[in-house]
Amino acid sequence: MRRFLLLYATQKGQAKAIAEEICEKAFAHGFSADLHCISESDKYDLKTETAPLVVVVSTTGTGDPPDTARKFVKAIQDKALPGDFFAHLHYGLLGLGDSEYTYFCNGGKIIDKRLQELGAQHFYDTGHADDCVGLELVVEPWIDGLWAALTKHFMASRGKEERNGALKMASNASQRMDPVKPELLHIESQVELLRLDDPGRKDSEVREQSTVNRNQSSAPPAESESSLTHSIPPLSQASLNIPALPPEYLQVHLQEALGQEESQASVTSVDPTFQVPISKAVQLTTDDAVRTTLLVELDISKTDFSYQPGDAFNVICPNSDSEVQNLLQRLQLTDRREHCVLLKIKADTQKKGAALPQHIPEGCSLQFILTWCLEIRAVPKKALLRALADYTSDGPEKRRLQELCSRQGAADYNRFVRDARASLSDLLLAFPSCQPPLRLLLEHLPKLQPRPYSCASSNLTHPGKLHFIFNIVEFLSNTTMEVLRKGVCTGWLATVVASILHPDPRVSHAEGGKAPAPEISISPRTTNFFHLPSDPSAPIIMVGPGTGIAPFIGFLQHREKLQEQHPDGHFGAMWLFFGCRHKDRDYLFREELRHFHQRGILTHLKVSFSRDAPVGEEEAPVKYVQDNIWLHSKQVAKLLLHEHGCIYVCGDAKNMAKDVNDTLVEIISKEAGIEKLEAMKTLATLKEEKRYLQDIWS
Ligand code: 2AM
Repeated sequence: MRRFLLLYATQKGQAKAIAEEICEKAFAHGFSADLHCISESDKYDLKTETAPLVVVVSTTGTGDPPDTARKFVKAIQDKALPGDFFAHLHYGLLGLGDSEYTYFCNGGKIIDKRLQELGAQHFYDTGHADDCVGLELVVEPWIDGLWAALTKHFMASRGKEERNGALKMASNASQRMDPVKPELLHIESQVELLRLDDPGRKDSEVREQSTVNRNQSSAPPAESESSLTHSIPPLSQASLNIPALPPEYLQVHLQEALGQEESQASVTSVDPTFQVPISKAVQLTTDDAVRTTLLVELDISKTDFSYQPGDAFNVICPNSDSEVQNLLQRLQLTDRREHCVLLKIKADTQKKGAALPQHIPEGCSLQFILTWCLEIRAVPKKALLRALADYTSDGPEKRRLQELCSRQGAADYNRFVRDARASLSDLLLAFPSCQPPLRLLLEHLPKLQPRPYSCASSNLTHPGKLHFIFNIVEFLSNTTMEVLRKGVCTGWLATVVASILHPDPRVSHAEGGKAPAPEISISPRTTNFFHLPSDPSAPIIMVGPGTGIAPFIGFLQHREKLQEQHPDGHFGAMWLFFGCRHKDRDYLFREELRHFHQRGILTHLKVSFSRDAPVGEEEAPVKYVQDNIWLHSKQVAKLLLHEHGCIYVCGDAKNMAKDVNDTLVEIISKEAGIEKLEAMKTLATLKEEKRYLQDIWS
């Protein structure tokens, strides 16, 4: 079988999912793909690789390759590499990005450019998929065209081999092949959708609701108390190479559960997870604030968990109990929720590699799997819609599902499914005659991901404790007729800490004066980089509106302790640009910031209020953090260009970080008297030198 190497560089799993799709389809086209995460450098060797290479690369931040590609990018950017280092390599690259960001698809572009510089050749034109309009518009035709390009490549290589009488497949740079063009796509659709539309929805609401992120996670409604008492087992690590479920060969069987203990024992963990008590929870915003921000303190004193200010960590969260029950009911599986899921492969068609996806532990109860293992709120991909259509008995409903996953239906899919953030449950509600089997869900629903949060404390100030903050995300679903939804993780956390925020005096009394502390499971993140400079005399600028303030509270606490320990030490200036809506409602850590400012730890505190009318001298007539940064252009430029300072940006990537980046370009251009392009290069250099750091999310 014709083999190719398939690498993916993923941040949130999209590039990985696409690479897995390619891997799955390869077989049917007569190819076999060696699939690896780009970070697994011990599993492949590009220097000696003779097979064609296919790379899927996503983009993170405002234009960086994903964290998993850092080592790879660093390695190929080694200036000592000769220009023909990869002359033997033929590759096709698919970049993923979002055109709403300044540097569209830049992760892929960086790798593509460098591979070219090192002599590698395209056997297939690079694809740039745009999440803003729908990745699939480019991804699908790019994958469709890949097979012809690979075939052409293999044929050319064979011809050459035969000509040379050699078995080597490596070709030299002068024998370039014409890259194959991906098929162009035509979209035309104005078809009405069953029940999924809500013409009253405003764009601004959509944007706000679509912000699924670090401190403001996405989705479901408040759960019943049962989720509080649910013990939280460690979850299995998703495999990098999940074998596809071949539907025709597999049968999923529900059997009587073997008992909870046994079920959970089979869920093994690769990342260390720590079950920790919540020692404190505080509401940071007033009741009339638009969004509620909570601070949670975890007691990590009895664990090996450690962190530095600026680090992030994962919270392992379950799906909402009520949503799980609703889904079970809709699938007519309520009476079998305690049954466990086993995989049976038909004896006559034993297929190598057939298995449940690795994030589904075999032998666990169905309820457990839907609660802890599957992202039931994930926006259904077109492949799922296609599969659902097969189990839809009503003719018009079936046709509508088929339309939505067709190329012609791309705009409708984007509007009614992707942008509306519809979930599987929403679709099952909108298509009542659809009755999919359980196997379909297990095959299509992605792994429930833990949610990352920034540490908002210093271990010097709070030994044995870890603070984090988040907004409770709430929104009205526009697909399920005005159902109030909360973020999967933030909604769950809000219920977990409810007993601390609003203690029930009767419960406390009954427990002998003290209610037991609720516990959650956390795990460390491996790619932490957002740290204070190693030289404490370096001046720093911190930009963090809203919950983006979190890491900076850790920085300030840490600096305060260091200054106490070294009263004669030389400590650089600390600037903070913070922004919120109203001075009296969501000015997070107002007292702490005032304290740091008064003590001279925080040398410059600049706060903007986006929805307050400017009053008096104190508040400059500025709306957003970048307006304040602009007001202090001279100092900002001096600090960055002449004093070897660092700038840290934390918070929303799509709007804030992009606008701050644009403002910095303007400032450098103005203050250094250089062209914008040069200013951009200066910023890029600052990034390379780790003096411009972003911890941003969308
Ligand atoms: P707004 O919601 O009033 O527009 C924290 O969320 C703060 O960030 C809020 O004051 C919010 O203002 C503000 N914000 C919204 N968009 C922004 C942008 N593009 N740049 C900077 N701040 C922004």
